[in-house]
Amino acid sequence: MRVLVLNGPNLNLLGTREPDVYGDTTLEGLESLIEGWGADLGIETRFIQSNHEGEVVEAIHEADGVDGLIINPGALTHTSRAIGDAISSVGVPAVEVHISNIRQREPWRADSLVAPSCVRTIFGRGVGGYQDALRHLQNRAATPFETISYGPHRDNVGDLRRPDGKESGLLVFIHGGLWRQEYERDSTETLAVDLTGRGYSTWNLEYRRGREGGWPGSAHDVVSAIDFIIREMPGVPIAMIGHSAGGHLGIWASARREDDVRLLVGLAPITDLAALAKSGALGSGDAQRLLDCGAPATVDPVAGKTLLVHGEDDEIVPVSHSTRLSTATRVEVVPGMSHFPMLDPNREHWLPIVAELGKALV
Ligand code: CA2
Repeated sequence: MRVLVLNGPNLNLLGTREPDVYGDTTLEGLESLIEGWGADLGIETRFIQSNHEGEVVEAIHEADGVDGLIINPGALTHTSRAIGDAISSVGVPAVEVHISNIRQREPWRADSLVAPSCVRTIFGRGVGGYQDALRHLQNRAATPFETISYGPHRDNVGDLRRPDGKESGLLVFIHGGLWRQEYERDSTETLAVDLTGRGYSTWNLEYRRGREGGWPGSAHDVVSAIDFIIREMPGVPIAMIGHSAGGHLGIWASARREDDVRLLVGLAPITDLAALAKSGALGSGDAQRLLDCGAPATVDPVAGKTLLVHGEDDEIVPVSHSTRLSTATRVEVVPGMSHFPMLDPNREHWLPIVAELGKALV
């Protein structure tokens, strides 16, 4: 796979000013990071940076032969119809990336004129957003999928992937990211693609987050998405997989649909909002926000229908979120594992999980 990475105006200044907004990685440093991330995924990357709208447009025209485009149009994001038109005209899947959280800055930055021409917009994840964009382009190309609405809000959607041939069951994925707007369902996509390749349908959910989510908003969306897919695919056995904050939502939602969900797999799930809020660690403000909306202090899984898998060295969600439940629930602690490798189907925890799903969905 070949991907062109296009950075627009002022991004040549990265790492020199405003490090509180854009971090301290220089453009050169960023490009070499992206090159390495690409190489790890087997993606060949090429780079262009320009401060001129016309040059950005022409670079897009010349991208006709590549398999994907990653574009951070800088401030042209908010003014340029020409860049959006150029992306639409070449018909190459483009992921828009913003280093900062454009929805939490000056109101004029929240709008992107380029977004409607792109397959995905990633924002507010720092330079790591470019790595996520590479992975998303690869996963989109791996298996065809359909994005389906299950409710009225723009985030009430999910990606449905169907296997070739016989379908062994359906897996509902709930991504993590501290219930924040900037973290979306691309994080669970690699696992969904893997399981679709093993003969399962996968329903990788989006749900309302941040100010638009809250409690019970985000959790209600997950239950609505389960109800929707049961209506669409009656009789297909269902299991769920939730990571991190998505594990929290999954535990809550699976308990509400106990008769329909055969197994909930929590990957490094958050289960104790009160402890997280008190800890002062990353996510404590997010947990407090949910508690302030009336979320329960802890979520407790359905005994016998839950498997929690947690890295012993999880630096984001301490393993105690799972081990506190180990008397009533099956908990597997993975030695030496941290938080994000849980999302990698090439790691050692994954095949045992696949085996458990197989047993639950016979
Ligand atoms: O967050 C992003 O990546 C942006 O696309 C960056 C653009 C900004 O206009 C968009 O609203 C959001 C600006 C890049 C300016 O880059 C600088 C980098 C270092 C120091 C000063 C500016």
